[in-house]
This record gives sequence, structure tokens and C-alpha cells, in this order.
Amino acid sequence: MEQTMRWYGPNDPVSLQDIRQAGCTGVVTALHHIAVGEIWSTEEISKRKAAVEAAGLTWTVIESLPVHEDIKKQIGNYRQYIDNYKQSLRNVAQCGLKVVTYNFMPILDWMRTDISYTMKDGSKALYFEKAAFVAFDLYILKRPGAENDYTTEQIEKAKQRFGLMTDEEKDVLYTNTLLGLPGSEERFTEEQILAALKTYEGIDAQKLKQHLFYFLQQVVPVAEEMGLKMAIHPDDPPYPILSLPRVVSTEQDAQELLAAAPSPANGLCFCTGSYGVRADNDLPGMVRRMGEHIHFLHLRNTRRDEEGNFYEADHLDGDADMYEVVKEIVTVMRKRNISIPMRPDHGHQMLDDLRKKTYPGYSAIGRLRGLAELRGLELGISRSMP
Ligand code: DNO
Repeated sequence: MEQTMRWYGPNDPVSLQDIRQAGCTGVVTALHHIAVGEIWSTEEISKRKAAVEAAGLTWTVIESLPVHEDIKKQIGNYRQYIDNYKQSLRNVAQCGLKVVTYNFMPILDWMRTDISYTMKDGSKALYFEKAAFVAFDLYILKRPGAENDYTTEQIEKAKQRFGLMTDEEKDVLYTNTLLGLPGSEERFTEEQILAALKTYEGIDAQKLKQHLFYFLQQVVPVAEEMGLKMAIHPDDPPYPILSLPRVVSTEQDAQELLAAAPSPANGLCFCTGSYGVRADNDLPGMVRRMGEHIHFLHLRNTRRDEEGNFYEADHLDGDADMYEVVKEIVTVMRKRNISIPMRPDHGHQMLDDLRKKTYPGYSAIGRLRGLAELRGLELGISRSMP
């Protein structure tokens, strides 16, 4: 696998040099300063590329080229935004980039309730706690109709959980859920998110899928012509939240979207952490069956329980059998005769990271640990495979 780390750009407290010292040959990054929907110009892309290359690293994978909300809803200026997207694709290809990561999650990107969940060894992890999330939905956001989405037992647990929270904890929960994560492009107040949710009324999973397929049918031919690979990131967590449909959560979802615009350019960002939260996703089997279309890998592990809580475990220790997953990846790479770009997704805050402020999940040492373990795993597997 081609080893990379995500770099948020010049303001990222983790420097390009740190990333190089971790053993990466490249970074994945995005032009976060360009508003969603606007065209990425070749000047801006080249500037970022030069900065990366000056540090002795390469930039071939974009994460993310975000999809405007109007495209997901097919309202307003969505045709214009699709044209802009196509132009951005042409521009990034012209600058020599190869893979474009994006997602199709409505309004919000990934979601956690706690970004400093203390592990037994004192390191901090990201955590999704169901009762806290339900409490947020029912008692902080006060989303109309929210109670219909949960069982009586879940509501009871959330009520108890909320009753025990201090005001400060409530604030932190709100920040984590709606503001904290860099994946989300937008910053919401309660009123804004309620208004945004309203704009999805009438858009169910089937409709959102149609919109995704239409988008793919529009942009994939351009990507193919330009020699680019599109890589859709799955939903995180992989199920509907706040009544919003989510349509990239299972193997069937992935198979359908690949079939909707058949092309070598239409592919996946295979994120073991996101798909792996569902017990019904067979990760090694997914790599075996869809390996041709995996253009980018996020390797990370989670540990889930029956209540729907999950925390981000060490990379080799969680519900995903990382040995089996990497074995399948090595097989796919041999068959395709390529090295797929990979990043150790997220990492614990540990050692000196604990005294630093980095983007949640993107500490230097935690990711370095994940990367080192994954690199060793791959080497061991490929050396022992005939
Ligand atoms: C979280 C990330 C996601 C991802 C986007 C891709 O750590 O994996 O935010 O970048 O969903 O579009």
C-alpha cells in the first residue's frame, strides 16, 4: 500500500515533516479554504501541490472534493454545481492528481459524541455513545418528531443520561455533535440545523440514491476521460441519523452505486472504520468482491456493543479482522498490479499528543502508531504469501 496521512493544509499542527518522519511518501489533502461548490482553480491546486512537494512528499489523493448540498437534493443551482464539479475534476487532473475522495452524506459528515474518550491506558479515542446522541437529538436539538425514531427503552436511557449531565457536558456534546469535527464543512446553530433538516423533507433513501446515481452519471465520464478515479467515502456511522437518509452504508449500497455508472473511474474509498461499525458488513469479503473498484483505503478499527455505541480501537484491535482485510488487499493489489494509497485513519491521542491540540482523530503519534502497525502487517503478509 502507498502510505499517506491526511494533512489539513498549512494550518495543520501536524507538519509535513512530521508526516514524512512517520514513514509516509505522500499526503492526502484538500483545498479547505474554497467554498463548497466553487471551482478549484489550477493556480490554487498547484500552489498546494508545490508546498507538499517542497517537503519531499507527493499529493495524488484529494480528500475531499465536497459535493454541494443542492446536488444531493437536486434543487436550486444543482446543474451549475455539477458543471463546477466537472471543471474542478478537469483542473485537478491537469495538475497531475489521481484520486478524488468525496461523500454523499446529507448535511453532516462524520459524527461522534465524544472526542476524548479515555482508554484504559490513558490515551484518548473518539466515541459514539448512543444514549448521549439520542439525548442530544431529543433535549438539545429538540428535533420535531425525534421521539418516533427511538424505542421507549432508548428514550428512557437518554433521559437518564441527560439528567446526569452538567451544563458543561451538554455544551461539549453539542460542540462535538454539530461543530467539532473537521469533516463537516458547515458550522451550525440549533436553528440552522433544524432548518437544514427541513430541506430534506420528502427526500428518502430511494430519492437520495437517485440523486447520487445522477451525479455519478454526470461526473464519472469526465473523471474517466481525465484519467481520474472517484472514491466515495461511506457513511459514518453507517445508518440514518437525525432522520436523514444515508445511502452508502452497506455492500449492497456500494454495489448499486458502482453499477449505476459502470466505469473504472467509479470507485470506493474503502473505510474499514465506517463500514465496520455494522456487524452485517463482511469487510474482507467486500475487498474480495469489490477490490477492482477500491481506489483509496482508510484503515481503522472500531469496537461496538449491542446498544449501538462504538469507540475507535487500536488499528489492529477491534471488531474488524485487520489481518484478513489486509490479506485481501494484498491479493487485490497483486492482481491489479498496483499499490493502493492508504492512510491509517484516525489515531488515539497519546504520549505528547495529549498536550497538543490537533484535529480530532488526527494526532501525529496515534496515527504514526497505526501506520507502523499496518505497515508491518502488510510486510508480514506479503512476504509470507507465495
Ligand atoms: C473522517 C473522514 C471523513 C471523510 C469524508 C470524505 O475522518 O474520514 O470526514 O474525509 O467523509 O468525503
